[in-house]
Amino acid sequence: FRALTMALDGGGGGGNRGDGVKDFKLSMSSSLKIQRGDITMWSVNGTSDAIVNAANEKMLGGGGVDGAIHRAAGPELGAACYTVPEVRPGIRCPKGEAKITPAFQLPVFHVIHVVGPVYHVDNHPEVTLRNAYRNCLKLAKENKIEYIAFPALSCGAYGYPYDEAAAIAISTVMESHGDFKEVHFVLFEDDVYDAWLEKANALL
Ligand code: AR6
Repeated sequence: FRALTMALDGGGGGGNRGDGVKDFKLSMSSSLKIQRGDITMWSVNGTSDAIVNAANEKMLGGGGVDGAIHRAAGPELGAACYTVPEVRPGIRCPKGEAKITPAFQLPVFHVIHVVGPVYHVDNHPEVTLRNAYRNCLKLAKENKIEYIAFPALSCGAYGYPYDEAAAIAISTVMESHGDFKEVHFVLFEDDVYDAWLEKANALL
């Protein structure tokens, strides 16, 4: 219902580069863009672009954006994730770390899977959340990705307060300077979008 409402509103994500995309300069050749939308529909050029998935340590799918990404990518994505070796029994991607797979039916080329902290359970969630963003950006750079889109990591099932998460997300992306042509945040909920815009206006 939510996705339908968004589509009717014209607030959908993919390729929506008009109204509602707020643009901030990171450097001469690099920008940060904040928009409402569905990240499964987002792409820029289909060869050097990636979306980030808010996964869990098993990396075999789940609810929220993880479920939406797996549904849109098709079953090959689950199969590709399954081949990522376990570092401990049942754990393919420890918290704060990132793994890359192809994107299969999605309009982008890569999916970067990362696991954020559970806010009310984990010690020092702010350290893990920053590492999650940093490790995605590092892996993206190593894979010559020029355009990358993040959802609001940990801001759903994992319970991170939006304003605190926004400060970490935006300040960590600011460290990447000119490494990417565009870094996007594609945010599903109005409250999250508002928190990100407020923080970007304060920091950039
Ligand atoms: N596009 C963009 N953002 C979305 C979309 C979408 N299609 N769908 C939801 N969001 P969550 P987490 C937003 O819960 O907190 C999963 O079960 C959502 O509104 O997806 O990191 C995993 O398997 C929220 O703002 O991720 C893990 O077990 C944000 O994405 C666990 O949830 C993140 O919410 C990860 O929890």
